[in-house]
Amino acid sequence: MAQGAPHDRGGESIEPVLVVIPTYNERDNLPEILRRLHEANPSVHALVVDDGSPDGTGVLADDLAVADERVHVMHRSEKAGLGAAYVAGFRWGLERDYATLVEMDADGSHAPEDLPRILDALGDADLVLGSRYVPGGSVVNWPLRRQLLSRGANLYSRIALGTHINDITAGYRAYRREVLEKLPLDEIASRGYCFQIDLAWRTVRAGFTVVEVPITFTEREIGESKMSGSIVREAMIRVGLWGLRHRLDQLRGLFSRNG
Ligand SMILES: Nc1nc2c(ncn2[C@@H]2O[C@H](COP(=O)(O)OP(=O)(O)OP(=O)(O)O)[C@@H](O)[C@H]2O)c(=O)[nH]1
Ligand SMILES: [Mg+2]
Repeated sequence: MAQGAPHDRGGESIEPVLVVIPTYNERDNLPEILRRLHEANPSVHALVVDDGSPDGTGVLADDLAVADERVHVMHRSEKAGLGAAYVAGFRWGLERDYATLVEMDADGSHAPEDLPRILDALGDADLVLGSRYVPGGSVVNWPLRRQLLSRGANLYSRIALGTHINDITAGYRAYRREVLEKLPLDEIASRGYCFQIDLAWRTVRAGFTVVEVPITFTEREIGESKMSGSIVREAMIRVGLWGLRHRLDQLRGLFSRNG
């Protein structure tokens, strides 16, 4: 862990912090997650990115923003996937002076009480992943099917891409703004949880430091999962292609060195 003041890297502050929270039909979860976020992290700002939730999450978010100046809301017209919502939220944050951009689900799976530890680790890293699959990390209340899916996706990514990241699909994470300024956000087409693999992979390849911090991930209690077969297929195909391209690049490098 970094020496000196928490949330500090060699005097370089990681504050102000923006927590981007994408929402689609999270009306029953949003007030509680924002309350817990600010109780545990009073100085952070939150940006709710709502894709026109039919259940009125966006309207509720507006009410919450009126009551608390740390809460901001972005309305998008239609459900365009988690990846697109995050990219829009990151852009909003980068246009302002936020030094750190955090990803957090609205459904309570990502405990806001874990955020101080994630931010502390950013003292020594450019991207911190809240990891379920490092010692001390865990998953609570996931059926075997979901556990196998998540473990399988991570194993597949590790083999395809050759990375050592244990939880590359982790959706609870903190980026230094420099990382997101450098990545070509325009090019990111991944929509589902593949977006998380995509960004972590690009971050590693750009030479940034990635650190994993153990978290306890708790399955949502209220509302519906947006996980689907098409999200899984997207990840399998894209990750396979990235891995293939990476190996070809490595081979090409080998030949050009030897030839
Ligand atoms: N803005 C926006 N938010 C989304 C979209 N899809 C999912 N979300 C939000 O992204 C977060 C994660 O989605 P979840 O449905 O919890 O997906 P998951 O975590 O993979 O699956 P479960 O935890 O099993 O429900 C939640 O806050 C969702 O409301 C989308 O298309 N647009
Ligand atoms: Mg969830």
